[in-house]
Parts: sequence; structure tokens; C-alpha cells
Amino acid sequence: MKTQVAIIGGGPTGLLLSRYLAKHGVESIVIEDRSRDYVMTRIRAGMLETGTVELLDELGLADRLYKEGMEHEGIYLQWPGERHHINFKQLVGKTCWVYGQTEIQHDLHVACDAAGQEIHYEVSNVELHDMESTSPYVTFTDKDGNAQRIDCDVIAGCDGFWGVSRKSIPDVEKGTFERVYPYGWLGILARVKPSADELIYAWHPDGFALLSMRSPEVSRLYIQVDPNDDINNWPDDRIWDELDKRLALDGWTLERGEVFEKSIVAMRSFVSSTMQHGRLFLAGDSAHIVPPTGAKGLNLAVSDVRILGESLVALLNDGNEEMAATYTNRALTKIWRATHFSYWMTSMLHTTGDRFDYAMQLSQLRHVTMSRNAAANLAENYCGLPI
Ligand code: RFL
Ligand code: PHB
Repeated sequence: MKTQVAIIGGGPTGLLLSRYLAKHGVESIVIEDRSRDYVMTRIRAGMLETGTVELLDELGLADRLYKEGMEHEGIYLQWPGERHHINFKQLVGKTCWVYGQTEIQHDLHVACDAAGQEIHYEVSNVELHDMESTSPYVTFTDKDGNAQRIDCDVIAGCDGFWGVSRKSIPDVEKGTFERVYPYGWLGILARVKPSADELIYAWHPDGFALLSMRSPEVSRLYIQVDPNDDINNWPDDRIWDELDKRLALDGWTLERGEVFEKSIVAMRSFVSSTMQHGRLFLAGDSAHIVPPTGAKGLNLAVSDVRILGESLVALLNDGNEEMAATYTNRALTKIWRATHFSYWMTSMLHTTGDRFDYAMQLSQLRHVTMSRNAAANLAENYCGLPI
């Protein structure tokens, strides 16, 4: 096979990059190691920044988002006895959108199918070759067991944190930064009308809780748990009781419903300060991971796609090497900002069992909800700084 850009990974980053490139006349082939069904139904992010929605819109991918997504003007922050609204629209003139990553993935597949985008699912043994040259290639085994090779001008590594692309860069670990948090999130999807109009981020001495949503009929809720806890220790009633306690507020009731998905995820911050090696470029979770508290992971992936997309279009359509050469530095500015914001939100809201930490967190929460400047800082970061 031959193409201009071989894209490794068919998650949101890989598929969105394929749409960006196609819009600008650049060809690509996507290879994905999971099945199409698996990739389509994986439950993950839900909150989209203004800039993410703008790029989806530019690529003709926002019609259903505008119809079925939910525009939010802010979030609630709470601690026992108090719930405060942070109004992004008033503070920084921006809003966010709640629209599940599963829906984005669905819209991307529909757009890829309509455009005849070549995607190979269930591939294995993916290897990257000759990245230092201007004619790299990728080898893999297709789902029928045949050895395949894609010759290309550029390889885009969009294969997530555990993928092969980052590991193919020599000495990449020397430039990585990591923080593993002693917190996990137990997340559920429940068939019940969300009990609040906007997201509630709740500090509680027994641990953080988050009320989010996917639609007017489906709630998404999380509680802080030990990252090594087993989901089998958490029957539905125990989860609801814990949510009830951590989200409690006089005069407010958390409605319960059928839980149809539950899992525990560990939390880490990770940044690879090397995002390119010759003609290999990393984007999305393959280059960075944030804890979900700031709702930044998917949004950062989309901002990488815009920066990388522009760089590759300049390189492949106009022979302009300059933008590609500076891709890492331009992408990292936003990545470090989001990394700090996610770390800050995580540190403010997750309880450690330490009394001094409690006092610091409550003081920070009061400040953020009472000072317009502090609230505007949160709002500006949550809604996303310009790329
Ligand atoms: P993905 O989604 O991991 O996709 C990478 C794809 O590459 C495939 N792959 C390979 N393909 C070919 N060859 C190989 N050798 C391969 N190895 C792997 C994988 O099968 C997969 O299909 O990375 P991508 O595309 O960069 O997208 C990143 C986002 O998925 C991620 O950042 C977000 O989901 C993070 N996230 C959130 N982000 C937000 O912006 N807002 C949120 O509200 C939000 N909430 C969340 C989240 C992530 C969560 N979890 C589960 C970690 C909530 C949670 C609970
Ligand atoms: C979600 O709806 O899954 C979600 C929302 C906000 C976050 C994290 C996850 O900060």
C-alpha cells in the first residue's frame, strides 16, 4: 500500500486527523488494532471545549453535536453544606459542550465511511521503519493474517498511551514526565435524568464525587476510590449510597436509575516532551495523559490534531518544513497548561486523609468560588485557552 500519511490508531485522534488531512487534499490510511465495534463503543470523555467544537464544526462533524449535545454555561463546585456555580459565560464569555466521546467516534466513522477512508481494523505486529528518512514505512499483519506494508511520507502515531509509536522513538523515556496519583475513579453510566442542569464537582472528606451526564436520559457519575480497588466490591447500591453522601445538599435529591456500565480507572499525568522523530509525529494520548478531573484529555488530542494537521498540510502540499519542524514546541505550550490545570483540579478535589491537606483544599475552594479573578482563571482554563 502507498499513501501520504500512515495513521496508527483509529481512536478520536487518528480518525479526526484523517478527516483534517482529507479536507486539505492529503491522503491517509488508518490502522487500528481493535475491532470497529470495540472502538465505537468504548466509554470515555464527555466534556468538550469551545475550540474542540469549532474544529469539529469546521470539518463538518458538528451537526449532531449541535442537535443532541448539551451546551453548558458553567459548573458547580461543592463541599459539605455549600454548592456554588462558576459561570463561564459571564466570566470569560465561553461555554462548553457535553457530548460523549462515543458519539464523536460514531460521527467520525460515518464521515470516514462517506468519504471512503481506508481503515484497517484488528491489525497486529505493527512496526515503524525508516522514520529518519523521507520515505518511512509501516508493517503489520492484517486481520486475515497477511503481512502488509504501507509506504508513506509521514507516520502519525495516534495509538494512545499504550501504543507502539512513542516506544519506537529512541531514548524517548529520557524526555518524559510522569505523576501517578494514589486515586482512582469509579465511573458509572445510569439510565436516569441527570439530577442537576450542569456538572457538579464535589469535595468530600470521604473522597471526590462528580455528577456528569450524557443526555437528558443518561447520567454519568464518578467517585474517588482506591486505584487498586476491584469493581466487584462495588454493588450498585453501595455506589449510590456513596454518591448520595458525597453529593448531598439540603433540599436536593440525587435520582437513582439502572446502572448499565461501571469501571475503575487509575489516574496519571504524563508528558512526552519528544513528540516527533524524523517523519514520525505523535498526537493525543500517545504523547500525553492527564487525570480526568480537568476534562482535558480529548480536548488536548483535538488541539494536537489542529497543530499537526496544519503542519502536515504545509509540509506535504507546499514543501514547507518549518511548521512540521516546530510541531512539538507549539503543541507543548497548550499541553503543559492543560497538564497543570488537570493536576491543580485533581489536587484541589481529591482527599488524601491528611487534615492539613483538607484545610488547604477548602481554603482554595472558597477562594475559587468567592474571588471573581480566581473563578475566571478556572473558567479560562476549563473552557480552553486558544491553541
Ligand atoms: P485512544 O482513545 O486511546 O485511541 C488510540 C487508539 O489506538 C489503538 N492502538 C493501536 N492501533 C494500531 N496499532 C497499535 N499498536 C495500537 N495500539 C493502540 C487503540 O486501540 C485505540 O483505538 O487515544 P486518542 O485517540 O489519542 O484519544 C484520547 C482520548 O480517548 C482521551 O484523551 C480521553 O478519553 C480522556 N478523557 C477525557 N477527555 C476529555 O477531553 N474530557 C473528558 O471529560 C474526559 N473524560 C477521559 C475522561 C478518559 C477517561 N478514561 C477512561 C481514561 C474520562 C475517563 C474515565
Ligand atoms: C464525563 O462526563 O465523563 C466527564 C466530565 C468531566 C470530567 C471528567 C469526565 O472532568
